[in-house]
Amino acid sequence: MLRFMTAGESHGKCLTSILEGLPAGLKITQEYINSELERRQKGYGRGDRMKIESDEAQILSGVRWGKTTGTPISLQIENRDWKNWEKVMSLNQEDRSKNVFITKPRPGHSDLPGVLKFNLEDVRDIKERASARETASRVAVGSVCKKFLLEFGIKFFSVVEEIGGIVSMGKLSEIEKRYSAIEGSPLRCADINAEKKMIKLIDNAKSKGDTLGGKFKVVVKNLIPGLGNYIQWDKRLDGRLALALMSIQAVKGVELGSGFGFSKLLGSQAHDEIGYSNKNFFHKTNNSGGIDGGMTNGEDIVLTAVMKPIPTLMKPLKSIDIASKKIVKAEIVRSDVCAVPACAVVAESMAAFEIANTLLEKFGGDSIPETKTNFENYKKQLRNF
Ligand code: EPS
Repeated sequence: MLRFMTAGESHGKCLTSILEGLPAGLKITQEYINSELERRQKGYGRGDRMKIESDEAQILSGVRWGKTTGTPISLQIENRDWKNWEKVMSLNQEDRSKNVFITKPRPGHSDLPGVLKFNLEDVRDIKERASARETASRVAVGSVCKKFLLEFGIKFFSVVEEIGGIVSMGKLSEIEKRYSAIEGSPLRCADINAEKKMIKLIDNAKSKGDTLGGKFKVVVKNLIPGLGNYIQWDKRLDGRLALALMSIQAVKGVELGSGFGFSKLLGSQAHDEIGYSNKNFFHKTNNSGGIDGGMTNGEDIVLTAVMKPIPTLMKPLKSIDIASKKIVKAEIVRSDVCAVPACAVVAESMAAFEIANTLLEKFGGDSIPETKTNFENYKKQLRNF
């Protein structure tokens, strides 16, 4: 079983993660992980924090001489901003000061349910960990999972489809061909005209002290059928991917394939007809989004997720001060205007973790060659079916 955990606060000393369960012999470098971290930091509409940080992961264990050893991989990302918060984030009781308490919870953030749940007086105790800063750890872990899956030909793509109601017309079938342009674009968008309008919308929201959310897709290519399982509810890959993406800060909806569009279709329009050529089963369409019965069916996995507008507003909504119980404006803290492109990169990582997990469940192996042998045997079985 593959598993990971993260720890760390947004303005604490560092973010830490441990990934356990990968076979030995996977080539991995810090430079590669850092190139993935850089992708998460990009995107028009990000705030001042990204000007301070230049996220770099240090591999603290689990890798020797350029390859995984099969032991837990621990990764650490320093928060450069920590030096500005040493007192506020201090470990020592004598540094505690009510003067720095945050008591005006931001509607839509974890502030209010967090202080109520943990019986705490300072919203900072909640916001520091609930912050989307934690997603840097997820990308570090996900990058290793992506590298592992690449050994089996499996590749990840993501693209922004909508921001604030402006819809990109880019064709999903061209995502791989046009990927370098998408990667290089300010909003990970395939449609330059729509992107220009999105940028204007972001500028406008910023000038009004507001924020924007949007929709993005994650596409996973070169899959074999049979990853995931229908025999038990928690083994179904569709459910696991939904949890993986829904757990990302500010994500409010996840779809697979035609998703909510299925409500408008007849069965005859909805299902993907099966074909056979070159000893391969295939589907003539991909409304299922690559998963039937909780298992990959061999087509691309196509996930769509929606990120709500970031709840920290420079022109804040009304709230209640948790100390005085008086009506106040919510706390203003540094934040982003729009982080949908970054969220798409995080979603790739989370999907990669779950898919790597199902691949290891099916093929096992304590070393990359062992996993590969099992994988190739299965492919032979599929060809001879
Ligand atoms: C983020 C770091 C955060 C925010 C953002 C994402 O930095 P800070 O905590 O200093 O504001 O910029 O998180 C949020 C907007 C949020 O609401 O949690 C990052 O590294 O991605």
